[in-house]
Amino acid sequence: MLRIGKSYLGTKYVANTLDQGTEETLVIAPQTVDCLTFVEYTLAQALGSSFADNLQKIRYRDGIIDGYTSRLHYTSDWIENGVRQGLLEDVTARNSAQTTKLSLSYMSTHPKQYKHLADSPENVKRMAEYEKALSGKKVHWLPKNKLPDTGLPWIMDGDVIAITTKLPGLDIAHVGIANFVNGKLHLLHASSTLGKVVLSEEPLSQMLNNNKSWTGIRVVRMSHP
Ligand code: 2YP
Repeated sequence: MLRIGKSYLGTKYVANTLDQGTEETLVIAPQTVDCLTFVEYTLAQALGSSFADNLQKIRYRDGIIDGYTSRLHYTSDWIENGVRQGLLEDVTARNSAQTTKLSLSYMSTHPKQYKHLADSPENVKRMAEYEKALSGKKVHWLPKNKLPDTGLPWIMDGDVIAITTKLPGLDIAHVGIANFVNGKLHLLHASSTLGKVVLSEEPLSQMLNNNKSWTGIRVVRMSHP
């Protein structure tokens, strides 16, 4: 994961690359990435054999493409699907006692931010149903005050780090890949502010402390096939 993730260093950040066209199809365009597509392409490559098959399994609920709402928009849904498909392991579930209940409503309440929701009341309705189904589920997480600069012994190079948020109705606000440098845990990520894939200058714990709406992390690991 880390070796492949690093091969994306410098790749240009572009948001919403999956929202082109009217019909939902498997977009493979790793020349530009956002934080999530960067992790998806890295994972699809790291899993080996068929890149496209892997990507479809990671990006779509149960690997089935059936319209916009079959894409896994909420990272918690994305994680749950990855675990169910045997592609990911929820490392936080085994190592952090802290839990929280999901409460999702962001997409259905901000339809204008999403091309395929802005013009489709049916998609908004379907999204609201998925949000309702996910809400109330208990997930493990690690609050940022429990993450030192040095990370924790159970966090490994190449782990996927999902940053939890207190933004109402949203679960995760950013994702990246764990990279230890000189004993400190940094984040390899597609940065919207820097406009490309970078390794964070500061340790992850400092990134978290500098952002008031970020509350902590979830850690998931690729399952070796
Ligand atoms: C996801 O956003 C989108 C998907 O629709 C999209 O906005 C949501 C809830 N989901 O298919 C996917 C790939 O483009 O991106 C990501 C987004 O990260 C931003 C764009 C970034 O830092 O690059 C994932 O959900 C990962 O963290 C959040 C974040 N969305 C928001 O903060 C609203």
